[in-house]
Amino acid sequence: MAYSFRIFLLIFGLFLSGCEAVEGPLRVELDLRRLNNSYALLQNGQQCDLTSACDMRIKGYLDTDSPLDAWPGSKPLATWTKVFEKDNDNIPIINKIVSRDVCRGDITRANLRLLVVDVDSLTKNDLIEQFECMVPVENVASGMARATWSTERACDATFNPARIRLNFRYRVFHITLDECGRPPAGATAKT
Ligand SMILES: [Ca+2]
Ligand SMILES: [Ca+2]
Repeated sequence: MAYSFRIFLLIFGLFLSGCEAVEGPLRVELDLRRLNNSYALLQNGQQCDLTSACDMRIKGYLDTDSPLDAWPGSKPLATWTKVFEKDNDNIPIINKIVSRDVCRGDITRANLRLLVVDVDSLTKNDLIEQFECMVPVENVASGMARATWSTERACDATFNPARIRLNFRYRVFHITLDECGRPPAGATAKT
């Protein structure tokens, strides 16, 4: 009995350590790879355009304040920044890094929330998908030079998860308080 209780404590301890928050300052980076909407689908199941492929516009917000809150999270949609745009491409390569610094306090995860729409010249934009790309903040590297990228994974799609896919990879590393907030939140082209 005592032995199995010790095993229980060991497993419970491992569980707790897996949920431990990490103190800032640190930087969270997501590298958005490729959006695959090969069926040219809108959220309602219709096609983006009748005679051409989707005209993708993506705006987003890397939520480190309330990553588990319901959509749209801690920041109003109107304040989100543009991440990507491309006309007439259902499977665009995005290849952009979105980052955010956490200067003070601690954090267990971050959530890149993304809104994808199809732009039309004559009518209003149509909703394609809402994505949430969750990053666990654990095993944080001591600096950028030591930070390795995760394996590629998929963001969670809200409306058509079986038919639309967005891949990303991530890394998290400590920075100094001087570096924190520079570069500011938003998307940067990869160099
Ligand atoms: Ca089009
Ligand atoms: Ca269009």
